[in-house]
Amino acid sequence: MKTRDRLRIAMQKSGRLTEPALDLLNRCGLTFRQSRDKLFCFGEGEPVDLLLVRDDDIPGLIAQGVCDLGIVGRNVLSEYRLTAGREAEELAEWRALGFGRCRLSIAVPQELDYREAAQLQGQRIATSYPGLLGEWLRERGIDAGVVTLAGSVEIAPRLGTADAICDLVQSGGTLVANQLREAEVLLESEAVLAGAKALPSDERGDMIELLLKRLDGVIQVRESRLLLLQTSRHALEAVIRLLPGGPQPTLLPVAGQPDQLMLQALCAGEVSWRQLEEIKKAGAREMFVLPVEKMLA
Ligand code: PRT
Ligand code: ZN
Repeated sequence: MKTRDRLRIAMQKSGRLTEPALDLLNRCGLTFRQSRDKLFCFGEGEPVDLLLVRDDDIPGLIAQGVCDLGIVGRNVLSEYRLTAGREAEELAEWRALGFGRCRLSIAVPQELDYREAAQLQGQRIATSYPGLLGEWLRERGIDAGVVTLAGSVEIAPRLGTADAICDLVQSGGTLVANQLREAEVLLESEAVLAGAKALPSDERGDMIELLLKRLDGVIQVRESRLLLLQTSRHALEAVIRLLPGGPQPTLLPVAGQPDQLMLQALCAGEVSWRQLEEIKKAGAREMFVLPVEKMLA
């Protein structure tokens, strides 16, 4: 087979991960000729193309070498690793991407007095994740029936085809609507960048390294906040102690107010209302939290 010289990234064609994945790639400086209804999108600046597919196909496309990288939920990647045999062993999770967050959980009927995993012994559990569920049950020595369904798992208990389910949960609304409640969390998931464990030894490997560096920058900036505030010199120590993530702040004098200082700090993560209220209580005022557009340290 002729080796490709352009990098190929697989992502979901149409679904929850499509917009955020495309946005992330754009932020990394990758733009594509728009042909979203097609399977293939040609990259304009860099030698990187997109393949738009169903999310379930992404790990297999990487394992077969059709694509070099893929953006896919950890739930899909982990399930593939457990069920696809040897070729799946070559796959790695290169980066966690911070969107598409959800969890794979076991849920039971609301009226069941659930206390411990042993209660699942002998029960039938419906799921689209037989690999992950099977492993979790095995690790706990629980012998339960795994009923594999392709979709609409949440209605199985009402239909009488299962006693419990194992499915993705985000807000929990679907469980409540089906009179179920979350009993065990098997996996915390989010979108990840997946690829072969070994980088290709040609230009594609260099391109992957470059992309990973840009991705790290983008993720860091996305999660950074610039905090600006005014404080009296007297309250300064208490205010600094409360800064989220313990950043090294910059201090500036305030014209005409020798007792006051302006403080500027780059916080590695969201600054919550609660944290702001605490900082204010310690003596700060005029507080601003700003997103960071670009950063070159
Ligand atoms: O067509 P294709 O196969 O590509 O799409 P799909 O229907 O398989 O995938 P899609 O777009 O629904 O989900 C893609 C990925 O998004 C998943 O693999 C997860 O990694 C991630 N994700 C994040 C979710 C959810 N949140 C989510 N809430 N995937 C599915 N759900 C479903 C869940 O299955 C359940 O039916 O939403 C319902 C639960 O949501 P809540 O908010 O009611 O708890
Ligand atoms: Zn799917």
